[in-house]
Amino acid sequence: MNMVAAFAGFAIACSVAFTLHVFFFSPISPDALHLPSPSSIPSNKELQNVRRVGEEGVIEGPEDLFVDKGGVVHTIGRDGWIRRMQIHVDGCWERWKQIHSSSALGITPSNHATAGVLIADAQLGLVKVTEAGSTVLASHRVDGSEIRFADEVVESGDGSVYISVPSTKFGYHNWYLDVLEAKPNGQILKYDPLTGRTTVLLDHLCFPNGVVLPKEEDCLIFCETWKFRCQKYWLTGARKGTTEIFVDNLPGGPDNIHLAPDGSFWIGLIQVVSPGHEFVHTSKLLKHLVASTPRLLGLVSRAPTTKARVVKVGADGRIIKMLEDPDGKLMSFVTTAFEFEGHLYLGSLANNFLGKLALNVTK
Ligand SMILES: [Ca+2]
Repeated sequence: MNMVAAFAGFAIACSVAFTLHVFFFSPISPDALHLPSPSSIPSNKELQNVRRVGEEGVIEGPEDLFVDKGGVVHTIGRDGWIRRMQIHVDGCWERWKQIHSSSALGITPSNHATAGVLIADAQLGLVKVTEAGSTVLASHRVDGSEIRFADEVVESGDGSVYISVPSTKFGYHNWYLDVLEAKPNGQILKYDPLTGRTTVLLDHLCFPNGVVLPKEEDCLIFCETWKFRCQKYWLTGARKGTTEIFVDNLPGGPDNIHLAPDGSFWIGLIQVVSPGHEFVHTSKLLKHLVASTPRLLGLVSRAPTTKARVVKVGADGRIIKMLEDPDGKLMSFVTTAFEFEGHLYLGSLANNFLGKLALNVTK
């Protein structure tokens, strides 16, 4: 009897110590993550028709890209090189300029002052690159706080730059802790080229990621990845300064969003939660356990990179089309989709090439 009591006491002491250990070392203060309801859009394998642009292995993890009016595709990989290629020739990548960072994410054309490109870099902040070289335009907000996790960037006609910061609490390499925490730690920043100041435009957002301006530039549309939605923030007109849902219940976490030639939008959807791990996101105790155990965190956060999915969303916020590769056969974890001359160009943090898909053959 004494042996049983002693064992029970020991077991209780161990479980209390384990629970305290988990809570003490847990870096998160979690809420439950609400997953979207199952999608009614039929599955397909359209993205298995993607072919590679240029040689495989040249660009590691191209998270974003754009094609300029002259048909030159620009992207940036983990080595910090901005690479470009004339797509009508479809030949070799040109190494144009390099920034000294392995954490460049968003890339967009810039026409203000000097032509070039803008980079959202998770460590450096907002960087402008021209023929003359690179300059960090913004690394701190007006309150002096550091921009730790710039993700995507877009420039308006007046030169204002909008930057997404998915999490002010967790950095780029710990992005999955923000998913586990499921609290609105993100911001949208605005850089004013006249003053050089960077202010917080929107706060308390759920992992704001892609940002885009429609042709009219009357609003800013931004994606909230683990909220499975995109919102619209009005920049002009009677609703100026207000925010509304643009599209929600997306069949994946929206990453980057780009304007299509017909005024609709292409959104790369990442798999935020892999099948079989949904239960982790409903329990605060399990979240603490995962967040405080590197091996478990690696298991839960690495798994969602086995599929590719993009959606086309109309200007009215309705999903027009979904293209996917349910097996991740060629590409997985597609973060960006950019349409140019009847083709869709695709980037991914999990691949070492850009993809290209002819849209006229998709259903
Ligand atoms: Ca992104």
